[in-house]
Amino acid sequence: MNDDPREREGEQPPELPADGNLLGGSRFGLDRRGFLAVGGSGALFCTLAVTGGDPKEARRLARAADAAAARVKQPQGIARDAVDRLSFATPQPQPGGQAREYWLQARSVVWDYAPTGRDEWMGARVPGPRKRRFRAYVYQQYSAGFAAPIGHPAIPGPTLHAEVGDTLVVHFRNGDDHFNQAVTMHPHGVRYTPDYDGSYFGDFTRVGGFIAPGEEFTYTWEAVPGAVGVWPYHDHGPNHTLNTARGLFGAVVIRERGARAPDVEKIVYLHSFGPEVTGFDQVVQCINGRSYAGNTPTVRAKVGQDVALHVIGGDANFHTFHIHGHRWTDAAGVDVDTREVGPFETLTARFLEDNPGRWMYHCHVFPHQDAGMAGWYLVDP
Ligand SMILES: [Cu+2]
Repeated sequence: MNDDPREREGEQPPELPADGNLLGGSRFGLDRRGFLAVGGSGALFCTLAVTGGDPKEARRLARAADAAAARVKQPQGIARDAVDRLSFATPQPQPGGQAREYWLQARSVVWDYAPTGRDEWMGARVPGPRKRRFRAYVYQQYSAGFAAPIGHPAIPGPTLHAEVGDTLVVHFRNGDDHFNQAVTMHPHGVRYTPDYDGSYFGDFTRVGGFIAPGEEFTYTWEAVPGAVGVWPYHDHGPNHTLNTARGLFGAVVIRERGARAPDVEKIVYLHSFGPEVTGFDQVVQCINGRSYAGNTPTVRAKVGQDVALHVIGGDANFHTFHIHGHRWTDAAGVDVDTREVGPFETLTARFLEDNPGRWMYHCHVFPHQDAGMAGWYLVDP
């Protein structure tokens, strides 16, 4: 089978399966130009994010990727191979488990990366770009049936919790009317069938991999025993590199059945907003969508508490997470106080709090730290 898209033109559409599992719509719903444009711009984004680049060129590529993504039509789900004809039952909770339901809506919001305008660490005005607002993309939690938003839009999106034996049932709506492109939810760590992968695969896309503006889809993911841990979820639609960088990410926490949660538990996303996202010339280095101490999360704990900081790498860079005055023990039994975390990896720093005072936590890659990837950790006696 030749998988080179340049040589597929004129090929006859394969027979469709009768099980109704695949998407409806026209065989060439995604036109050839759109397909190539999306693939091409995605690849260029990776290169740009890794190497750093000319901000003007970054913005140009982002505009091209957005335009291409807006042209992508609902793919059909081509059954070229036997694996494409497989159909899957929706998983159910194990005996004693439950379905944990969430309602999440993707929407774009005007976002301020440093609302106080101050860097409390240095006691100075935020030294980044003068303009601080741009359009970000968030997953926002709603009450049952999308009745009402819960809390303010935030980056990362809501943390989804389950125990082994449960299913996570996530009702997802693409509620954005600005970017005009399909987005999805793609989880790490949990178990899912191809329908609930939440990934755009061009012609081979299944139902959960393309949620167009105004559409809804329910993902069902399984908290199997091997899923215990903290994992990212993020957009994996046709323009996922750019839309994930805009803020479409969050975390899943899976515990053993009946396991006690730590007294203090915080998701700490280390990520950045580049010129392709903000329109600025500089890269903004962030923790949870904000930059510089006083804007980034201030974490609070008390002596004697069981503290867990789940640090996730949320961009194309490697970060080194460091907490002043503390160390933690890794799975190999090694004591650490600084540890690297790569793109969409999770590092958990869990320790019994024994050292009161004002501390900092930050990425120890200096250019990241100095551009805002730092925050307060306050420990009461
Ligand atoms: Cu870093």
